[in-house]
Amino acid sequence: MGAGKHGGLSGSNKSSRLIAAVVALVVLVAAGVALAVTADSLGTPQGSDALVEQAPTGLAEIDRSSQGGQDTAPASDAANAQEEEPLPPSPSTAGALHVEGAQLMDQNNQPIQLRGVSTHGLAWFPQFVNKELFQELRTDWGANVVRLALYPADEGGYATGGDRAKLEETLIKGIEYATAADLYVVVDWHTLSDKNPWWNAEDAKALLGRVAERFADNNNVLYEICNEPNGETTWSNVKTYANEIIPVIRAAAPNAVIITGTPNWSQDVAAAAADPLEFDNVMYSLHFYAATHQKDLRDALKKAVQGGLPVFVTEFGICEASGDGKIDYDSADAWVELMDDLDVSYICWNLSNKKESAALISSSSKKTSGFTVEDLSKEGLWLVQTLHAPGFDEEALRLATAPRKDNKAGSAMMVFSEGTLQWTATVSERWEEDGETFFLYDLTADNYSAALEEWTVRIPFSGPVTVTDNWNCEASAKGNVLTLTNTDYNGAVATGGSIADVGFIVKGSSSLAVVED
Ligand code: IDC
Repeated sequence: MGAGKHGGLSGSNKSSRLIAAVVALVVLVAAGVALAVTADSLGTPQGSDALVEQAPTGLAEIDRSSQGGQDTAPASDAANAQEEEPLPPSPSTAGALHVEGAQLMDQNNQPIQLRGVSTHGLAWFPQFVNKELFQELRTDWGANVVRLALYPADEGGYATGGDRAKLEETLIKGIEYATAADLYVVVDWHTLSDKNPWWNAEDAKALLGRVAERFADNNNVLYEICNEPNGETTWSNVKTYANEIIPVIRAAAPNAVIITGTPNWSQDVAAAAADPLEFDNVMYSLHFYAATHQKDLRDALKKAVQGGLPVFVTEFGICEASGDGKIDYDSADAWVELMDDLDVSYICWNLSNKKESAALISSSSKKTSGFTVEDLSKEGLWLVQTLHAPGFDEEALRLATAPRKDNKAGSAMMVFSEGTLQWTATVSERWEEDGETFFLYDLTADNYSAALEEWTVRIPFSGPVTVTDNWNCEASAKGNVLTLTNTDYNGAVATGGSIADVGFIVKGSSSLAVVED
């Protein structure tokens, strides 16, 4: 997967091309001076053609190195990535951000929308903070922001007995990986079970102050000073906390964009709009979980933004507010449409393989980078489609999200029809072996029309398939699609005739199923 993973010319390649260019130049000059010389005397025609062909490339190489000797690899990588799907603006071009009215702006005073993913709690899923993955978030997922969630409370939290040094190190590494990957990064002080940000304000001040000092020269770091005030916490509690902590961050990073949570689990943006902070470059967060929060909260977002409040959806999920339960695609899509219309930035919860609907990675995947369609949860599949992620195979994504047929043993289904030849399949057996699931399908077909001499059956699956056995047909699998054709003895089917006893065994993930295509 992945756009732009090829390297540039290696050093030795470069120097041999230089030599070739010099040789080519000499040959070109010689050819120019002695036009009368016959082709034969320059050597074989192939030889001279080869040299002349190399000249332009070689000269271009010399040209580039004489203009400052920039390594050409990143530029060509970026160009390749852009050919496939343009990547969103990122720190290298959009630079430091600021806020004007309700809008987040880049260094060129252009509106900018950040879209990306949030980690789960750094205490619990630190393995998803890694260099490769963050790079892929940008090039393959099409994100331009990552959020690092540091819980002060909860088990193993920063202020509740967690390993502080390790948590801080994970946070710092996360900022460094995001910077190397050309991503914006939101440092999230993830107030949750601690309800009121004042409960752990001293820790927040010390830690966020240190981080701001360390990354004072970065143009890509945003600070979220409290995730979700809740319980009895009022906007006035949050405001006095913000008034105390913002100057601490600003002492080191005077222009950093700072986001604050709003009461009621970051849903009461109206309270903030009625009595906003008096700092520049601050934003207010609104969080939603699409299966729980519907039109009322969307209206609240719209009203706040249209009234001039800069809102950032620093966290959302497409399932229920518990982080689990059912997914509501219609609501999720309505939210995205609204946020895109309003140019509101958004970050999806969460980058982990926890067994919950809000995890972007499927719990059966043990990878920590290099994810393919197969590794993504339902929310993950939805997100990469929403981000138009350039690194995921479109056909595989389409089939992974297509309606599935049953894959339990005994399930019967229509699998393919062409003209009036209709194929029915039954999952006759399924079993597990070495961590993979095998499915035995038996097929029959009825021909309701003219006699045939040959046939082909195309069966799309939800994920990649491998055929391990087949009978009374030829079988080949490519990606998610299995193709069966007749053998030399069962291609002919009379009108009203049928084909029986065709079958195959495929292996794949336990959720592998035939899909409607
Ligand atoms: C959830 C996680 C879950 C974890 C729980 C408590 O998904 O695995 O056990 O936190 O730490 C929020 C919070 C966010 C929640 C999420 C889903 O900001 O931390 O994550 N959620 O409940 N607000 C609304 C929903």
